[in-house]
Amino acid sequence: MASRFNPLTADERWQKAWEVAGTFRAADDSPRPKTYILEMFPYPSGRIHMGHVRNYTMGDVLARYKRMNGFEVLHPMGWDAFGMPAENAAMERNVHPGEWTWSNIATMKAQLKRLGFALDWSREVATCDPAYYGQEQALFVDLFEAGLVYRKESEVNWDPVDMTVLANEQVIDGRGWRSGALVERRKLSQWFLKITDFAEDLLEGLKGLDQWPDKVRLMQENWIGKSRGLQFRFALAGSEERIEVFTTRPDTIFGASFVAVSPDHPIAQTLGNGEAKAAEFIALCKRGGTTAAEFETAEKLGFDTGLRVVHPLDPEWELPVYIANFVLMDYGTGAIFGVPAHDQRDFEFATKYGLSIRRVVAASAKDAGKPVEGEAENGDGVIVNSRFLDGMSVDGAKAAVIARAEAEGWGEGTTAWRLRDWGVSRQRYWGTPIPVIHCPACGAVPVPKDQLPVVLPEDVTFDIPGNPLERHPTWKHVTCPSCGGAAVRETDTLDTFVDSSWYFIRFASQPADRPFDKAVAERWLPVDQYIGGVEHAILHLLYARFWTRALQRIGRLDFAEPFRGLFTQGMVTHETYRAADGRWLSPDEVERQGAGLIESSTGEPATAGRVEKMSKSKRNTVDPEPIVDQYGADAVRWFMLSDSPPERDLEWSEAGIEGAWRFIQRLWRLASTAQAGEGAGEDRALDRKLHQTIAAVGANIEGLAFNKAVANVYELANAIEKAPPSASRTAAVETMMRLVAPMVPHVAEEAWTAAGHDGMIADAPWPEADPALLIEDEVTIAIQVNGKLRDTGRAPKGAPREQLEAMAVANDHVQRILAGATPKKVIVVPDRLVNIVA
Ligand code: ANZ
Ligand code: ZN
Repeated sequence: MASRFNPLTADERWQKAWEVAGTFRAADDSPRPKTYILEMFPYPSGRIHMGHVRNYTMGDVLARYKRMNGFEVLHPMGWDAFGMPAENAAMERNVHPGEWTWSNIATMKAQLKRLGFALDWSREVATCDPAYYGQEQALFVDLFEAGLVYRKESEVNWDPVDMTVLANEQVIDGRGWRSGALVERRKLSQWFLKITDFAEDLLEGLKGLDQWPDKVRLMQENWIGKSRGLQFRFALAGSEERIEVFTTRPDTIFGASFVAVSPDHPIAQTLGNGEAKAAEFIALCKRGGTTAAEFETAEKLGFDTGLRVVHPLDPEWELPVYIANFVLMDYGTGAIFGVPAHDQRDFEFATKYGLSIRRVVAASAKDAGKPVEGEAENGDGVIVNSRFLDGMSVDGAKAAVIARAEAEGWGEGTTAWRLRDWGVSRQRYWGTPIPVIHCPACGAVPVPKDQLPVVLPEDVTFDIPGNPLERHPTWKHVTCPSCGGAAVRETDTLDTFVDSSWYFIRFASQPADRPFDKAVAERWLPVDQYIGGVEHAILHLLYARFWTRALQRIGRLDFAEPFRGLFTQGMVTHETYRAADGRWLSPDEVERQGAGLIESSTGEPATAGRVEKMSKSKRNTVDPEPIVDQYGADAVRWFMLSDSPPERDLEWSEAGIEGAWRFIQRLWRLASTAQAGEGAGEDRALDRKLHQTIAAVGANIEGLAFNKAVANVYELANAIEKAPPSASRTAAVETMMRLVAPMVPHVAEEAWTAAGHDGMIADAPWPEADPALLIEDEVTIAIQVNGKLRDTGRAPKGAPREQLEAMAVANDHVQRILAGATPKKVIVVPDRLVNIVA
């Protein structure tokens, strides 16, 4: 055997061998039990980053481990290939989004291959491929026909200078990212998917997802946001008209100090049509982006309409009516009553407009007179200053007010959901064309299936803002599939979250003429273990759960939950560096000098800052490719697994990767020495250690505790190194190679072959732990002289006193201290210690 493991030649050789043998191809008709391991597919941004490496290494270890355990493993990879960055590249660099994307895919695929991932590349999909998005269009048409798709006016971000719709990410501090113009909100007719039809079921379903992190389930629950409340009517003073409001806090009804309607509310619109001041205010509200964050942080603004409403529980009590920018038209009824003491938005609003702030909930009844200051109090407590509700709990008062409203006929208890229908229209080129044709006579007609895919035209330009599909000379002009008259195509494309809502089904089954085959898809699905970033904890996972349910409703699938197990991994971080003038510096632009740092190019002092998530903006990224060049795939994989628990952040460091590299070499040396110095005879202690390690590594991989599995291997390697040659030692080395094979497959294959095995270690079975050897039947005995610990020894559990005493007296350290003298006394505590009094 060579004295060193050389990844430069071995990595590629084994990657080829796996490919040629089709080792990681998943067979649909295999008799083995199935398992489906999936990592979130990457966006082809250009190059693989460390976050990908970590994510895919984890999934890979599990996939390889499951394979060795007799499973037929589906472990596929593909590309989430539509989206904005490709269009930005087109605008900035004058390259077609398709060309940019496909070349990135080629680069990144080559990079992934170099890491030796056990992927079934025969199932690769790219969402920008008509073979994929054409089937997505077919599914869209199915959902359309099932009544799960509809069109509705909705607000978008409009850049008045570039004359274009902006995605939320393109609105920065309320301004267009390119033009810098103040963004307006505009109404456009857009397509929606009826996710709200499934709100209750999506919420219920979370309960059964016991292999998901609790925090993700909670985030989904909050996002769906089921709340019980009261919908009721305020009468306008001196009029027959009413304003209907929705509240989740009917208990605070006596704390009301105003009523507010959305700028889009019919009352506001009517006023706006007659009154210049109101119209001006409504226009002001239209400025600014549509993001939730923008709504939260925008200053609370109102316009006093002069109208007054009567409190439903007191005919003498009138409240002013405002138009307010923080009231949304598409939630509840688009109108609210404000309780400044107990709602932060209302608090800010009341403070600005001098409205009263009256406490109606207090920690205890004696605090009824305590003013609410600084901010609203939304905690639990007892109801005060509220007439017949005084003394009740918050929940009791809610029930009481709902009961009274229903009895008196001015309101009804209702359920409200925060979840909105999913707006999927994007006014962009690089996405799946929405397969609909607009006919002046027939309305919106889905494209017949035999005319799919609706393919994106190639000849488009990005030199002027707006959607190139809109201005393409011919693409959108078609005849109506239903009446044959002149009609136009929908020019909006689908939100890329649609693409990622079913890719895991297409991986399982990809016939050319249908989205998937039901029986084959059901053989593989649900995904047994899904691994990805927590940034997808809400939208992606919710949309995929919805899409699966929608397919179930139309009879395409027989299950509701696509991902049985979910794991969200931590981020890869790195120290940050800055030059003297504050510029961010990348790790290879700085050098250590003495106790400090300098910027290499200038010699000026530099400073190290916080350890943060690797990001381009802070320039603290480390490109995996040169690291693979230098250390090989196994060292990178080993480091990714070793340092931190997988759910926590991992700090990338030079020392860490070097340590990993040294360990790979150590494994190799152990493999070589075991071969060279074969011995005979048993080593029970080593056998035991080995079998305990087999059990521990298996359990830790199953539990995704990769760092613990790594620690188990280190311990075993130490034990093997200390052990004298024996048959046990040779067996331990061989078995250890199988234990590390899922983690560092290249060195494992190399050692396996060198040891004379036919076939690949990837195909070898996972070793079995012998239960008899898992029981600890030896104990560690402390050896003390005059009460001071000098050494330890091992002895069979329950060994007699004489045996322990003899072992202690014969110990080298003890002999040296005794220097020939006989001990004055020997104290033995069975199974624990021997103390020699000298
Ligand atoms: C009175 C009140 C008192 C409220 C109080 C809150 C706290 P969640 O729980 O998130 O569903 N609201 C209702 N419709 C609204 C709309 N269209 N735009 C903006 N806000 C709206 O929120 C429900 C609460 O948000 C409702 O309960 C209402 O304010 C407000 F101490 O009514 B509340
Ligand atoms: Zn028609």
